[in-house]
Amino acid sequence: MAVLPIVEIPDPRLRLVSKPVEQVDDAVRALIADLTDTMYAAKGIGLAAIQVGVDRRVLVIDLQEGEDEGGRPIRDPHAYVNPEVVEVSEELSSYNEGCLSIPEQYADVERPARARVRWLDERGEQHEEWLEGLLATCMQHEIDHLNGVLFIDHVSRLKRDMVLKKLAKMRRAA
Ligand code: GNR
Ligand code: NI
Repeated sequence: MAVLPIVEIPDPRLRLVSKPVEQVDDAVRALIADLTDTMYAAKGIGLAAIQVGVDRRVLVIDLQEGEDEGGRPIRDPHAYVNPEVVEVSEELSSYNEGCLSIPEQYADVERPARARVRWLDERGEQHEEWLEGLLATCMQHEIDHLNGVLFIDHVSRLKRDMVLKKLAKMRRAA
C-alpha cells in the first residue's frame, strides 16, 4: 500500500508517450495497487501511471457511483493494461472534466459517447468491450494520459488559457 505524489502541470513527464507493458507480472500488479491507493487518497475516479511518474501503459478506474447503507462509496477498482480504443461512436458527448494533474480546474470536453476498448487485466487476460457513459469518458481521458495528452488540449485556446491562469492564481494564493 503506497500513496504516491501526483505529477502536476507543467511537469514535462505528463507529455511523454508511455511504453507498452510486455508482461503483466508482480511488478505491474504492485504498480496497479499503488495507483489504486493513490486514486482513492486523491478522491479521483481514474489515474494513469504517468500521473505518478511511471511511463507505462497502465491505468486504474473506479467511478465510485454506488453507496453502502452508511453513505460510504462502494469500491470497485478496475485495472487496464495496454488499453486501446479500437472503435468509437459517431455520437459525441460532453462532460465537465477535471484532472488530478491540473488541480481544481474544470472544462467541458466533447468526446465520442461510446468507445470499444481492448485491454489486459491484472492477470494478463484480454478483454474487449463497448464502454459508454462516464466510463467511456474517463477511459478516453486516461488513455490520453498514456499518449501525453491532457483534457485542456481538447478545449479552445481561450478556455485553456483561462484554466491555466486560474491554476496559477490558485497556486499563488496557496
Ligand atoms: O477524478 C477525475 N475525474 C474526472 C472527471 C471527468 C473526466 C475525467 C476524470 S479523470 C479524473 C482523475 C484524473 O485526472 N485521471 O487522469
Ligand atoms: Ni487526468
